[in-house]
Amino acid sequence: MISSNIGKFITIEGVEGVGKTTNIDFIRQWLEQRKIPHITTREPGGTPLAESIRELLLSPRDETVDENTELLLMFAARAQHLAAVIVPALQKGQWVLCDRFTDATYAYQGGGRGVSMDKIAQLETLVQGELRPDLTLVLDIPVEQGLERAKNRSAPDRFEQEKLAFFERVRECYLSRVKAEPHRYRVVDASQSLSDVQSDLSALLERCLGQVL
Ligand code: Z5A
Repeated sequence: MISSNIGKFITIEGVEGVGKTTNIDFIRQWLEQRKIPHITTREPGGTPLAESIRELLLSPRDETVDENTELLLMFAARAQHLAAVIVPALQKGQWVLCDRFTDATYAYQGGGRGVSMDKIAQLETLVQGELRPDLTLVLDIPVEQGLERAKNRSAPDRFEQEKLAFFERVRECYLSRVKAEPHRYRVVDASQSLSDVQSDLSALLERCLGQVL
């Protein structure tokens, strides 16, 4: 599972409200305890320009956003994020812990919106070349439970305004990607209590990453 990246590239994925932000903090502490140099970042975003693109993407608007516009903005933000943050960190030997990456594009734009997976794959190659995450943690939860957890937050963004069926397709897409490429992914049952999720995460990180520490 571990590639030849100098630092390791770990991404965390899942549907709305699954607990990515909460658990990234837990993984960050796990890395700190082992004195592993690392950064945490997120997509879309991670640089000033990419965060501006995030604003464009997430703001609710009256105008319908064309699916190609949305797709290209995701990859425009990613190109900037890779060039300015992710690749330099990996080259310095830092581990990169990223809240969402290209699997989210396959899941949301591909699974959710129905954009062709081939089109996404072409942009992935254009923007990333050979670079792929070393390990992708998919936090999995029934969609309704995730939405229930997320609903107490501020006004819904443009994605959060989507219907249940959209998020069901997103979840299915994540799970089908795991099946297709099992060596890169680990699925964690995020419907459990937070302490059980984090004990699963610890065990999994030891198993997957212990070999390179
Ligand atoms: N998007 C896309 O379409 N294409 C792309 O290529 C990319 C992204 C990269 C923004 O992402 C949107 O961009 C996203 C997909 C799209 N839209 N949606 N939906 P984001 O990651 O910033 O937004 P998000 O998915 O809405 O994440 P989030 O709202 O930050 O949720 P989260 O980080 O997964 O959850 P959380 O904030 O850690 O937890 C939610 C609540 O549940 C919170 O109160 C926690 O205390 C609680 N929680 C967490 N775990 C537990 C457990 N185990 N038990 C009980 N309660 C828990």
